[in-house]
Amino acid sequence: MNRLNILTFPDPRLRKKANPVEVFDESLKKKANDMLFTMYEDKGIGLAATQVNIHERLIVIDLTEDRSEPLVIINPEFRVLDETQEISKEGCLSIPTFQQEVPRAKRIELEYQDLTGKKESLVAEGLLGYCIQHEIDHLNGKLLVDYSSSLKRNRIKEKLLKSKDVKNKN
Ligand code: GNR
Ligand code: NI
Repeated sequence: MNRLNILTFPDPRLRKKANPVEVFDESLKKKANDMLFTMYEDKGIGLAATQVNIHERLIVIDLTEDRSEPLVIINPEFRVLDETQEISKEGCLSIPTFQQEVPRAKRIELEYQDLTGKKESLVAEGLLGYCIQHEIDHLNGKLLVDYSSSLKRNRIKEKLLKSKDVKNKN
């Protein structure tokens, strides 16, 4: 398994819209496994392929403390079951040190395919529902900073650009 490099804001590649997965082969399984490994290493609860510069509609999620329930979600489509907006306070591996409150639908139904291409569905609310909505935002090129003020967005942008300069000098 390989640890993949996670793109950080304001990398323009985070703005690309991901393409549907059409072939369910060994290379797709390898991508999913590498993404799970990377998510576990970086202590995330979800990771979208876009974040590791793979522009395909592929997401991994594991909400468990002991990292025992990996969920691989391909070609996700969701439908809102309860339109009530809840405020979710979120972080993102692509925007280190940044937190943002985001309005999310309370209850969704997700349709997706598994690694073999089989169609599946699930109903989610709470953290799982928020995480799914966060990851689908990534596949569409949308980021947490898009929910914040331009002042806050520019501040985090300058901060992350500066920390990248420091790394490049070392
Ligand atoms: O690790 C993560 N935590 C999180 C918390 C609340 C809502 C969404 C998330 S996803 C995030 C990992 C990440 O950046 N996924 O894209
Ligand atoms: Ni994220």
